[in-house]
Amino acid sequence: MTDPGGAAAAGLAVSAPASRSGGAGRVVPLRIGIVGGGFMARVHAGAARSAGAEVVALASSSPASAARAAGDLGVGTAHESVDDLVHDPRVDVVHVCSPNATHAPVALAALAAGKHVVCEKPLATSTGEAEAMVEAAAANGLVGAVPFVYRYHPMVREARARVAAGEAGRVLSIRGSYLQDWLLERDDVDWRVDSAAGGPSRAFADIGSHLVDLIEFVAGDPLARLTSTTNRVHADRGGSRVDTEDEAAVVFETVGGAIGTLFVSQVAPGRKNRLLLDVSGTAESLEFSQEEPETLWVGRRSGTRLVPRDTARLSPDAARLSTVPAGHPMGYVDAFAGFVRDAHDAVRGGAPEGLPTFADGLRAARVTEAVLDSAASRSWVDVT
Ligand code: SOE
Repeated sequence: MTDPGGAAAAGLAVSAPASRSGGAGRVVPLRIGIVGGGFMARVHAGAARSAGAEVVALASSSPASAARAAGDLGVGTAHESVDDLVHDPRVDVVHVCSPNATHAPVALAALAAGKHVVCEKPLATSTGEAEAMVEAAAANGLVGAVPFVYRYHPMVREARARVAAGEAGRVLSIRGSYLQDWLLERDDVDWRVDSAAGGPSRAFADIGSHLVDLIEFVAGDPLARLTSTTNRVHADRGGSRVDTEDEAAVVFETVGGAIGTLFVSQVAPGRKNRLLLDVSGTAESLEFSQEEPETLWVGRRSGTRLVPRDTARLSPDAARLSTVPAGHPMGYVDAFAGFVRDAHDAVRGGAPEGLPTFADGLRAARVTEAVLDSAASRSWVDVT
């Protein structure tokens, strides 16, 4: 196995790619390894390549699965095990795209091996695991990033910039919903449904984590306390008992005194990936719909308008992510590419604005835990 950068041979930590250059200022591409062989592995591979990285290795639940996924994704090395991948001296960054219950053990092993980590959300299946991951990344001086990818739609950054600049006024109320229908039927089965693989929360941990992250990111005002109820439509799926929620409804108060509601469902017919965020301040309301990411609705007492993604008219951070001219629609894949570009920039020592890190993954784990605790106790719960 060669090491073109020569870093390992020189005894340098391969995980310090910022020190690796190709001479004459040419930056040697980061090399990533992917753990997992499903839909998200494909998304990560494409985003990493668009960010200029090389996908050099893949590992999955079995050697055969790894070989199949590596072949499908054009990855040169299919490792026999995850352990072989995290110790592959060529790998600078491990992208964890395997089921939720594997996130902590895989990420902790990668961090211990000196690798930076991009780990799919939910970061972990408990706050304890998430805390250990945050601590391990910090202790090793490594990047730990989580793809709360909807932060990377330019018009989300535009909404965030308007709130931060005071254009919306003081935030009074927030309404969020995230609706899907891919688990509507009783015979719709996925590893996420089984708490052993997905964790004690499914719908909220899986997509409510995105919604809460986006609310706190745009509003700049964290949830302080909440009360929730959850719903399980099918008591069994595919012949197995189900112990995770299909839906969650949440009422919350923020640290800044705003109030709000969240609704998360994976059994809403006709809703494919409909994340909707609606923030009302004392001066204006802002609404963003993930399925129509090219515009931001801005409402004032004096009138409303749809603000189109037009780089020349966006705030600096939104313009930074607006990589093609107006009229050339950007979407989910572009947002993911923007996230990976920023994560890899951080690996090289940069400090990109709004990069979701393991600390944000821990935050989402804490809110998820509060949602489950409140639903179980049928009472208001503080969010640590
Ligand atoms: C399934 O609910 C899923 O793929 C989530 O796991 C992703 O995080 C979300 O972006 C799309 O839907």
